[in-house]
Order: sequence, then structure tokens, then C-alpha cells
Amino acid sequence: MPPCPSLAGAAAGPTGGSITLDANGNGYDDTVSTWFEGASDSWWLLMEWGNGGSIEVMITDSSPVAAARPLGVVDLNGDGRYELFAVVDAGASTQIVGVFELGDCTLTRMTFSDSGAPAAFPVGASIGSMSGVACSSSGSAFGDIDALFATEDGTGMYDGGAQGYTVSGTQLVPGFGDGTVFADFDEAANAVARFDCPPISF
Ligand SMILES: [Ca+2]
Ligand SMILES: [Ca+2]
Repeated sequence: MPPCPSLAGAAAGPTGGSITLDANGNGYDDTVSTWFEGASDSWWLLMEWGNGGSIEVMITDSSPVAAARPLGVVDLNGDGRYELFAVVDAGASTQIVGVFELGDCTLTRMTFSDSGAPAAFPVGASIGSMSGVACSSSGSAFGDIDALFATEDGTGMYDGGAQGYTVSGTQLVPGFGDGTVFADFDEAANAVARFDCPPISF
């Protein structure tokens, strides 16, 4: 495969983190990093291919209060192309994980097919509510990726469940899911408040 074109500008702000991995499986290690652009108050995700070329995308749902950082890649749907995960924002008890689609020389933020919104999953737990993610690499029950969630129902129990999504091009398409009642916080947190996408560590 020839080198990719150089489409990224010069990263000119603080960095949020970087990882090195062979993101397109061509034998050359690639670098994924994040940097903050003050002019737009936004973080950017930058891919620098090991055999030349680069591309970057603005993380439109990032914020100045939380550093965006890349997490790693996993092939959610087994098509030989990686999906890339990055923390794109964070709250008091929750981190928001965004999903990007990697092509030979492309990096595209995935979107939810129903809303058109950037694909993002909250991960974390508070007493009132919790959420997480399970990927096909850990045996997700409903889709290529499952969103997990639970909310305290006022009696100490938690109403929750899972919603599966299938990868279709650069979209996540909602499919099957289910509902579950958890007896208490610990049971809900163990089942829901996790980022379960090996080999990526959170
Ligand atoms: Ca590579
Ligand atoms: Ca894939």
C-alpha cells in the first residue's frame, strides 16, 4: 500500500495523550494522539501513519474541561477494519467514549444512524445512574457493540438493560436490546459500569 496523503495540519496546542499501534495492519506502527485547539475550544484526534501520511478530525463533542485521549482499536464487526475508541469528554463520574472508523487512509467519526449524532457512549457510575459498553471482543449480547445502562428506581433497585448496535459503514445502527432489574448498586455496577472491549484497557 502506498503512503497515505498528509491531510493533517500542524498540531499547535496541548496534547491529551497518544498511543502507538499498527492501526491499519500494514506492518508499520502508527501514532494516534489528541491535541487541544484554543481557537475552536475543541480537541482534535490526529492519526499519523507509520509509512507516511496523516489525517485528523475535530472531536465536535469534546470540551475544554476534559482532555480527550485515544484508547485503542478493536474490529467490532470482523470486517478487517478497525474501530478506534477515544475518550472525548468527561463529567464528574462519567467518561464519554467516542467511536471512529479507520480505513486505509481515512479516519471518520462514526454516527448513530437514528439520530445522526456522533457515536459516543458514557462509561461510569453514580448513585443515581450508571452506564458502560460491551464489545464483540468480549461477547456482547446484542450487537457489534452494546450500550449498558441502569438507573436507580427510588427504592434502591436499578432498572437497566442493554442496547445493541451494528456497524454499517461509518454508522452504528440500533438493533436488539433488553431490560434488566438489578437488586442493588453493587449488582448493577458490576453488570453495567464497565468498558469491556478487549484488548483495549480503559
Ligand atoms: Ca500501520
Ligand atoms: Ca470493523
